[in-house]
Amino acid sequence: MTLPLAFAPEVRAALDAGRPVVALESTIITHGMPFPQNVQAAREVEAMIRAAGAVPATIAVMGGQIHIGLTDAALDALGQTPDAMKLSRADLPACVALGRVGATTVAATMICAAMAGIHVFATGGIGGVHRGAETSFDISADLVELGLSPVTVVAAGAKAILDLPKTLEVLETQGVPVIAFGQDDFPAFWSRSSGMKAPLRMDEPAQIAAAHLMRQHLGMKGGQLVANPIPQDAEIPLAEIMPVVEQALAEAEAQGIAAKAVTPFLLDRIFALTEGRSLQSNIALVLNNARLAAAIAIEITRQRA
Ligand code: PSU
Repeated sequence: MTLPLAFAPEVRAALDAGRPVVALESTIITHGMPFPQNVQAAREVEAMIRAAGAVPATIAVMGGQIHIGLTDAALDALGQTPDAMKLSRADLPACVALGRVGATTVAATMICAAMAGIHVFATGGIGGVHRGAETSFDISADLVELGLSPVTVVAAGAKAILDLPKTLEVLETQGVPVIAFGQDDFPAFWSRSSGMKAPLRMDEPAQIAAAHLMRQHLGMKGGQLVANPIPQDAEIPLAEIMPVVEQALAEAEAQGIAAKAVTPFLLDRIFALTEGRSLQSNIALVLNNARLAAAIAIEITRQRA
């Protein structure tokens, strides 16, 4: 039985010719940003990847197939389906089998990208260890997936709503190389620095590509996390965003928000509390990650040739 993958013609052609492709997730569209900014941002991200010389492949589940690259109409429809399933490793097969609509998180996008033969993936921020995880056990499957699927993920670090020291600890346990791009510090999504040093630093996309290919050459499973700081002019400094994050976390606790609902709830509250500024920053950092991901994908194809 062939895999239930439906490739956009542009993506299929690029992969067949060994040209660079960058995967994109869809939970950021259905659960991370409000309509219509979500669809607009998704289009801008795709355009950024094309302008940088690679082919974008936004991934989502529809009609019993995993779509690798979406048409404009499909993207538009998905952006207005807020009740789409939020897919991680646990839910992906059931969603495909039952013919439901599902948006892929970082974990599920990595799985699908690897199946499709795509090496690089750009997103906003990965999921991580939630605050209070010592009692709730809420640790994103994204961290485990980074240790399993051979995909380099470009993100602006992990969202500042998380427990970042514990997130770095779990990444280390999973054997995930965490590479800060162009600086020593691990970035914190809306802010350029978390105040913590990243385990590794690289300044050139070619170095990141070489490390990716060496991991495969050595037969080691798992990917890499590239932590790319948000551009300076879009940053919300840690001292400004943290009180907002604290307030949103307190509201989530008071309302008993749990499991998969936590991250979307917090992002939505932080959007409201910052009067939309957090969304502008989020879009800016995703575009910045898309540009770097394209550069890494181009280097990987060059070094493999
Ligand atoms: N990046 C963003 N916004 C998002 C996400 C990433 O800028 O909404 C999504 C990704 O799909 C990631 C998910 O996998 O947030 C994390 O969810 P959780 O904390 O429930 O694992």
